[in-house]
Amino acid sequence: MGLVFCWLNFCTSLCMLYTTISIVKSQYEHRQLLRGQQAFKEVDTRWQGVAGTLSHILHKTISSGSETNKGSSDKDVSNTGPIILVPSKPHIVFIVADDLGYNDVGYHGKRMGSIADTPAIDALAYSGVRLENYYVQPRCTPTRASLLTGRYPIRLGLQVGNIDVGDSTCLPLDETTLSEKLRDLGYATHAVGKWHLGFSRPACLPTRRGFESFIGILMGHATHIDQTRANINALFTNESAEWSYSNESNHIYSSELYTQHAVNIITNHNSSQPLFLYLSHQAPHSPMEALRKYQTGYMLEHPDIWNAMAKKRISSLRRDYLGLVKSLDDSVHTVTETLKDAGIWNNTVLVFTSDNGGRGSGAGNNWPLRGRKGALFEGGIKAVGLVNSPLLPTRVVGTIQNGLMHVSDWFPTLVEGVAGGKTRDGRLPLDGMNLWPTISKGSLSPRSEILHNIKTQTPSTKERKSKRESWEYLRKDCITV
Ligand SMILES: [Ca+2]
Repeated sequence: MGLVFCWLNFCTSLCMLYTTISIVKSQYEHRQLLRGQQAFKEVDTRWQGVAGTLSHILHKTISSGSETNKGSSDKDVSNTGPIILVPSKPHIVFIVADDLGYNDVGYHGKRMGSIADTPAIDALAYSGVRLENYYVQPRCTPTRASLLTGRYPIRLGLQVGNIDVGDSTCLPLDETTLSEKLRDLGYATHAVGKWHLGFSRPACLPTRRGFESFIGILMGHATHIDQTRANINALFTNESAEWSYSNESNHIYSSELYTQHAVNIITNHNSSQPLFLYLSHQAPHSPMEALRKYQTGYMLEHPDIWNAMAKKRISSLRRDYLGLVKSLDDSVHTVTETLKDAGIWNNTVLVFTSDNGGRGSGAGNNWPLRGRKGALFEGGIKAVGLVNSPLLPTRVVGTIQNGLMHVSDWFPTLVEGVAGGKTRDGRLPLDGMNLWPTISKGSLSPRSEILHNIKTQTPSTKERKSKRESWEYLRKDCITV
């Protein structure tokens, strides 16, 4: 009996000791929590105090209603509702290459006659996410239209081909553009380079389609040397002809001119506001005008290949084309370094893409893909594409993403995935899908098929018989290489 009593006493003491330890531990953890919160407040205050200069700004915001927030600065922070910690909206730098062949970047292997030397683009590819199942449209205008609207060209009346100089059409005015959405989300929006979405009337111009500023050419191409077309100045700043570079002594090569303006925009940008820079190079699109400094590197590094290619009578064209590619790569390097120097690289998402495949015959190498620019074979529509950002998690850095993606996906990917906005807001329905989880987390792509085009011209008898049968609905797996 005594033994049982002692045992009960021992158990009771043990329970009391455990309870005491629990209380002390709880109080200790509470004090630590308060201490942590205080420390966070101090850190948060310091971060907020230098919000204009730091690229990673943590701020309190409301999880709902971010669509209407203007910019990323703390002035928009409300003190009501659930408080969560989110990073500010990242800067978005979107670089478009024109007619860049699939095999004309170094990271695709430099095989089958390609000696493309693109160290800057390669560096972004190897330290970012390479998009290797990524499709665009076969020509300039349809790709750019799809990019800026998130919709298939057939919905825009732009499925047939490019908008030419004398055409009265342009990107339909009832469409909401990517730049308009990002502007409404607080972004500073700037376009530099080639537009090619129509300019028959002021409403068609970039500055009426969501961009605060524009410098470049409105048509599909001009001379690289002096930005003329048929000896007429083709360069515009905003909505007026730009004459600053029209004298021979002031000519600036197109890639360098656009890079200069991109650098100016980045350097003068207020980093507390998110930036959307659309840098749309004309390189390496025709005319095949390459400055000698961009050509000679290839000839010195690969004399044997040049000799071999000379025998095939394509050396001159290929040399000039690769010179244009080199000028493009130099631009990518300069822009990336400028973003770092400006202190905003760590909060930037950079996209690099071609608008369609290379032209072939020396001016673009799409190996191992069949076809060329203008074709619905993969050589025309499977494009070079990559995303690089210090915001990407380590586990996806340097990876290849084989999820199916179409150029229309950039609209919801950037608006919803990167900028935290909404696209399902009563406007015209999108064909694009948000692939940011696929790019940033490696999630499965939500896309299983792409509508590459619907042929509406010169319908056959069968096509006239049934409109539905005229649809050239090409599933990805129907295209043979
Ligand atoms: Ca193009």
